[in-house]
Amino acid sequence: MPEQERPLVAIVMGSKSDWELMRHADEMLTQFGVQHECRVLSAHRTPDLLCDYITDAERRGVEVWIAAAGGAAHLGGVVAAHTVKPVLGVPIPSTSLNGIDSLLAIVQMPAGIPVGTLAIGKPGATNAALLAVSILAASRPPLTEKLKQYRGDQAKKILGETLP
Ligand code: RP5
Repeated sequence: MPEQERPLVAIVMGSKSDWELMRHADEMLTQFGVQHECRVLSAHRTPDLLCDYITDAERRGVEVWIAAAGGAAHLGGVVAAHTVKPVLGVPIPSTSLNGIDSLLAIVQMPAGIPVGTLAIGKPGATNAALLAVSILAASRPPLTEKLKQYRGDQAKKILGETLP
Protein backbone atom coordinates (compact mmCIF):
# COMPACT_ATOMS: atom_id res chain seq x y z
CA MET A 1 0.00 0.00 0.00
CA PRO A 2 1.47 3.46 -0.89
CA GLU A 3 2.44 5.53 2.17
CA GLN A 4 -0.13 8.24 1.35
CA GLU A 5 -2.89 5.66 1.74
CA ARG A 6 -1.79 3.75 4.81
CA PRO A 7 -2.43 4.98 8.36
CA LEU A 8 0.85 5.80 10.11
CA VAL A 9 -0.72 6.61 13.46
CA ALA A 10 -3.62 4.97 15.26
CA ILE A 11 -5.47 6.90 17.95
CA VAL A 12 -7.47 4.64 20.25
CA MET A 13 -9.63 5.83 23.12
CA GLY A 14 -11.54 3.94 25.75
CA SER A 15 -14.87 5.70 25.20
CA LYS A 16 -16.60 8.06 22.80
CA SER A 17 -16.69 10.45 25.76
CA ASP A 18 -12.90 10.87 25.30
CA TRP A 19 -13.32 12.29 21.80
CA GLU A 20 -13.96 15.87 22.93
CA LEU A 21 -10.32 15.96 24.08
CA MET A 22 -8.82 13.49 21.61
CA ARG A 23 -10.11 15.43 18.61
CA HIS A 24 -7.16 17.76 19.29
CA ALA A 25 -4.75 14.91 18.46
CA ASP A 26 -6.79 14.10 15.36
CA GLU A 27 -6.75 17.74 14.25
CA MET A 28 -3.01 18.12 14.81
CA LEU A 29 -2.17 15.02 12.75
CA THR A 30 -4.48 16.30 10.01
CA GLN A 31 -2.70 19.68 10.13
CA PHE A 32 0.63 17.89 9.55
CA GLY A 33 -0.83 15.79 6.75
CA VAL A 34 -0.16 12.54 8.62
CA GLN A 35 -2.46 9.68 7.64
CA HIS A 36 -4.13 8.27 10.73
CA GLU A 37 -7.26 6.68 12.07
CA CYS A 38 -9.26 7.02 15.28
CA ARG A 39 -11.12 4.21 17.07
CA VAL A 40 -13.07 3.72 20.27
CA LEU A 41 -11.82 0.47 21.81
CA SER A 42 -11.57 -0.41 25.46
CA ALA A 43 -9.09 -2.54 27.38
CA HIS A 44 -11.95 -3.58 29.64
CA ARG A 45 -15.11 -3.48 27.54
CA THR A 46 -13.77 -4.82 24.22
CA PRO A 47 -10.53 -6.66 25.07
CA ASP A 48 -10.64 -9.14 22.18
CA LEU A 49 -11.59 -6.53 19.59
CA LEU A 50 -8.71 -4.35 20.81
CA CYS A 51 -6.19 -7.15 20.24
CA ASP A 52 -7.59 -7.87 16.79
CA TYR A 53 -7.40 -4.19 15.90
CA ILE A 54 -3.76 -3.85 16.99
CA THR A 55 -2.77 -6.76 14.74
CA ASP A 56 -4.82 -5.46 11.81
CA ALA A 57 -3.67 -1.83 12.11
CA GLU A 58 0.00 -2.83 12.15
CA ARG A 59 -0.52 -5.09 9.15
CA ARG A 60 -1.89 -2.00 7.36
CA GLY A 61 1.15 0.10 8.32
CA VAL A 62 0.57 1.81 11.67
CA GLU A 63 3.93 2.85 13.16
CA VAL A 64 2.90 4.87 16.22
CA TRP A 65 0.09 4.38 18.74
CA ILE A 66 -1.74 7.02 20.74
CA ALA A 67 -3.90 5.56 23.50
CA ALA A 68 -6.21 7.73 25.59
CA ALA A 69 -8.19 6.58 28.59
CA GLY A 70 -9.63 7.82 31.84
CA GLY A 71 -10.07 6.33 35.30
CA ALA A 72 -8.61 2.83 35.50
CA ALA A 73 -6.73 3.72 32.34
CA HIS A 74 -5.24 0.43 31.14
CA LEU A 75 -5.61 0.98 27.41
CA GLY A 76 -2.06 2.25 26.73
CA GLY A 77 -0.56 -0.58 28.73
CA VAL A 78 -2.57 -3.23 26.93
CA VAL A 79 -1.64 -1.76 23.54
CA ALA A 80 2.02 -1.68 24.62
CA ALA A 81 1.78 -5.31 25.69
CA HIS A 82 0.86 -6.24 22.12
CA THR A 83 3.32 -4.16 20.12
CA VAL A 84 6.94 -3.02 20.05
CA LYS A 85 5.98 0.20 18.23
CA PRO A 86 6.00 3.42 20.29
CA VAL A 87 2.87 3.90 22.43
CA LEU A 88 1.95 7.37 23.68
CA GLY A 89 -0.57 7.56 26.50
CA VAL A 90 -2.96 10.43 27.13
CA PRO A 91 -4.66 10.60 30.54
CA ILE A 92 -8.29 11.70 30.28
CA PRO A 93 -9.88 13.66 33.15
CA SER A 94 -13.14 11.70 33.08
CA THR A 95 -13.71 10.95 36.77
CA SER A 96 -14.05 12.94 39.99
CA LEU A 97 -10.26 12.62 40.40
CA ASN A 98 -9.78 14.94 37.40
CA GLY A 99 -7.31 12.74 35.54
CA ILE A 100 -4.82 12.18 38.38
CA ASP A 101 -6.06 8.59 38.48
CA SER A 102 -5.60 8.20 34.70
CA LEU A 103 -2.16 9.81 34.79
CA LEU A 104 -0.89 7.47 37.51
CA ALA A 105 -2.46 4.43 35.84
CA ILE A 106 -0.75 5.21 32.53
CA VAL A 107 2.61 6.46 33.77
CA GLN A 108 3.32 3.64 36.24
CA MET A 109 4.13 0.94 33.71
CA PRO A 110 6.42 -1.85 34.88
CA ALA A 111 9.99 -1.76 33.55
CA GLY A 112 10.15 -3.44 30.16
CA ILE A 113 6.79 -2.34 28.70
CA PRO A 114 6.98 1.43 28.11
CA VAL A 115 4.14 3.86 27.51
CA GLY A 116 5.32 7.42 26.89
CA THR A 117 2.91 9.39 29.03
CA LEU A 118 1.72 12.87 28.16
CA ALA A 119 -0.05 15.59 30.15
CA ILE A 120 -3.66 15.25 31.27
CA GLY A 121 -6.30 16.33 28.74
CA LYS A 122 -5.96 18.73 25.82
CA PRO A 123 -2.21 19.50 26.17
CA GLY A 124 -1.52 15.77 26.29
CA ALA A 125 -3.69 15.08 23.26
CA THR A 126 -2.00 17.84 21.28
CA ASN A 127 1.51 16.84 22.32
CA ALA A 128 0.89 13.15 21.68
CA ALA A 129 0.19 14.04 18.07
CA LEU A 130 3.27 16.28 17.86
CA LEU A 131 5.43 13.57 19.39
CA ALA A 132 4.03 11.04 16.92
CA VAL A 133 5.00 13.43 14.11
CA SER A 134 8.52 13.74 15.61
CA ILE A 135 8.88 9.95 15.74
CA LEU A 136 7.76 9.60 12.12
CA ALA A 137 9.99 12.54 11.10
CA ALA A 138 13.12 10.56 12.02
CA SER A 139 12.84 8.87 8.62
CA ARG A 140 10.75 11.52 6.79
CA PRO A 141 12.62 14.84 6.27
CA PRO A 142 9.51 16.73 5.04
CA LEU A 143 7.90 16.18 8.45
CA THR A 144 10.99 17.62 10.14
CA GLU A 145 10.59 20.76 8.03
CA LYS A 146 6.90 20.99 8.99
CA LEU A 147 7.78 20.68 12.68
CA LYS A 148 10.34 23.49 12.37
CA GLN A 149 7.74 25.63 10.61
CA TYR A 150 5.22 24.89 13.39
CA ARG A 151 7.71 25.94 16.07
CA GLY A 152 8.53 29.08 14.11
CA ASP A 153 4.84 29.97 13.83
CA GLN A 154 4.45 29.60 17.60
CA ALA A 155 7.39 31.92 18.21
CA LYS A 156 5.98 34.51 15.76
CA LYS A 157 2.62 34.37 17.52
CA ILE A 158 4.23 35.11 20.90
CA LEU A 159 6.30 37.96 19.46
CA GLY A 160 3.15 39.46 17.94
CA GLU A 161 1.23 39.49 21.22
CA THR A 162 0.63 42.76 23.02
CA LEU A 163 -0.50 43.41 26.57
CA PRO A 164 -3.37 45.78 27.35
C1 RP5 B 1 -12.49 4.91 30.29
O1 RP5 B 1 -13.54 5.20 31.13
C2 RP5 B 1 -12.68 5.80 29.10
O2 RP5 B 1 -11.45 6.07 28.50
C3 RP5 B 1 -13.32 7.03 29.66
O3 RP5 B 1 -12.39 8.08 29.87
C4 RP5 B 1 -13.88 6.57 31.00
C5 RP5 B 1 -15.37 6.74 31.12
O4 RP5 B 1 -16.00 6.11 30.01
P1 RP5 B 1 -17.57 6.29 29.78
O5 RP5 B 1 -18.25 5.73 31.00
O6 RP5 B 1 -17.80 7.78 29.59
O7 RP5 B 1 -17.87 5.51 28.53
O8 RP5 B 1 -12.48 3.58 29.91
